[in-house]
Amino acid sequence: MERGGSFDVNIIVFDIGGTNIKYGVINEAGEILYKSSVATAITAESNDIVRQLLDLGKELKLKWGATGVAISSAGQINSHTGEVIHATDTIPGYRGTNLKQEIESVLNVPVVVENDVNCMAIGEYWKGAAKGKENFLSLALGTGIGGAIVLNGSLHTGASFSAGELGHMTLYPKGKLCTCGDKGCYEMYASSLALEKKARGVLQTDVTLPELFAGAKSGNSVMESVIDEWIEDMALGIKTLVHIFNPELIVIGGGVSAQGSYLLEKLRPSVYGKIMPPFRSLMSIEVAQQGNDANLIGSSFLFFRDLEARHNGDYVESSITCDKK
Ligand code: BMX
Ligand code: ZN
Repeated sequence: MERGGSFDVNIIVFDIGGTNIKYGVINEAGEILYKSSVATAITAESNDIVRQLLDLGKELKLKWGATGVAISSAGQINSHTGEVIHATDTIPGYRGTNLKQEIESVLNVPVVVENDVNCMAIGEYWKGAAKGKENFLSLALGTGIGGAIVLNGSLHTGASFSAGELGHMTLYPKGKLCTCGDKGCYEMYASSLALEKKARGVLQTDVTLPELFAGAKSGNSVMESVIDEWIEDMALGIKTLVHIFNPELIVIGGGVSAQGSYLLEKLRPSVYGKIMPPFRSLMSIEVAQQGNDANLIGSSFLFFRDLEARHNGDYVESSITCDKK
């Protein structure tokens, strides 16, 4: 994972999710110089994401002298063209948006785009829990569950840039209706949003996830049982993934990764109790060390890796891996 060049440039980074857009400025060493976030502009039928990116981008370009843009986004992303080739209804009207073209044509700087959890995996591979790991999975628990699959040190993107949509494995056939149109998908049970909804249903009041975890930690057994049921669903999905991919590591990201050891001490035994012995040896489950910043850092890695390859004359259009070079 070496990138020898030093370009002394700052770039703008965006992480587009179904609830928030996180954004900031990152330098070539992957250090975050500035960050903030804004609610994603979506209505029941459409979104205004491109306008949000352009407004923020213009401001940040001027203020930080940024010379590029790296975007991590929910949805299935063609990282060659920068187009959102598919998105679930968590972001209405997003499908078909060409983020690269829209931003490049106005800001006049190069833009790279990749799926959000692929960026997270790369961020953790570069600077986090997955350093030195060649076979691992990332799961980001947010509005949905995004996934990334790294095999032999390369991001597995599939035949049409869509591999790793782990949130849409079926957990319960004929279960809850998912935003992808099918029923019983993993993310309807094990995402952060699913936990929030479950807590609201049981407690009959609005409760934020930090409040829920704080309550459970200080002895509220109803709150703890809500979390335990959610963990059990999360572990069921992970059991399937472990038997398919035999990973050496699973990295859990998204806001709940802030719960660190409390989360892991519940999740690990639940998963280990479900998998066959050969899969247990060497396999660890960790939370993202870069937390919510992993996506931003990973997207910047992709930008700087392309910049360096162009500089060295060995840029390959199809190179969308988090490989060592
Ligand atoms: C959905 C899907 C994934 C995404 C995941 C997490 C869309 C718009 N989203 O399964 O591509 O990775 O959610 O996204 O198709 P978030 O909104 O929770 O950040
Ligand atoms: Zn689904």
